[in-house]
Amino acid sequence: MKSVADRMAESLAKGPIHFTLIDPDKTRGKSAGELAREAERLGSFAILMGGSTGITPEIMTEAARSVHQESSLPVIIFPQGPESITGEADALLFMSLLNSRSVAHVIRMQARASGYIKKLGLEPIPVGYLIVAPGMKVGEVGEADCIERSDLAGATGYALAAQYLGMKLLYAEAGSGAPSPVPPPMIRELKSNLSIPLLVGGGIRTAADVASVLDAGADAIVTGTIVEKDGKAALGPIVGEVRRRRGG
Ligand code: 1GP
Repeated sequence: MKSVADRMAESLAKGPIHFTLIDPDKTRGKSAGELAREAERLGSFAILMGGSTGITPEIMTEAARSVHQESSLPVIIFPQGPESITGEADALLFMSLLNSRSVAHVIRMQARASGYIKKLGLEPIPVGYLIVAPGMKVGEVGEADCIERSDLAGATGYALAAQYLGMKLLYAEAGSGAPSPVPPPMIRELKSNLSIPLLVGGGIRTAADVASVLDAGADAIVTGTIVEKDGKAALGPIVGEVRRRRGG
């Protein structure tokens, strides 16, 4: 069985990809599976699973199991702490929150969890995680010094540092539910400097948002809130815009 990272690289070689974020505290058990089935039908690449509050290993396990029962999409943990970790997932974004004030989010929590991740046999995908203003809940919880939306050089500095440290992906995040996505000029600047894939999330709600983020150079996008708010049907135009750029 190919690693999730290899499958992702193969898919990225054909065009941009979409991740469906499921917060299993809000979309529990069976509903998570139903959403994954629809995400797969539409052409989403994988399920990212995580949330900022109310997460327990039991809730994660139940939702991941349901996704596996209903779809063949990989489940990738998007961790907020050790309570997000379940052996039912296929992989985990092994992230350092680059612009956190707290060393716990930069490396200490990761150090505490790494032995357990190894024991479970979860595939770690090394990710530099950068929080751009407004940052929303994750900016608060992660004690981030959010990158100002006009600070292109600041964002690029962190992103290149992540690449030079060997991280395989840069995730630029405006925060779940952000009023608007990471600004296109910042995405353009990041993309022109990086040779690792650029994942963009937070505040992407419409096909027009997807178009502007992808036109600016994002390789992958994440959406979460839109489905919680408007239901599964909202996923169609979003994933459709990504697929259009993959040639259908
Ligand atoms: C959260 O960026 C993701 O980490 C998704 O954001 O919920 O705004 O789609 P939304």
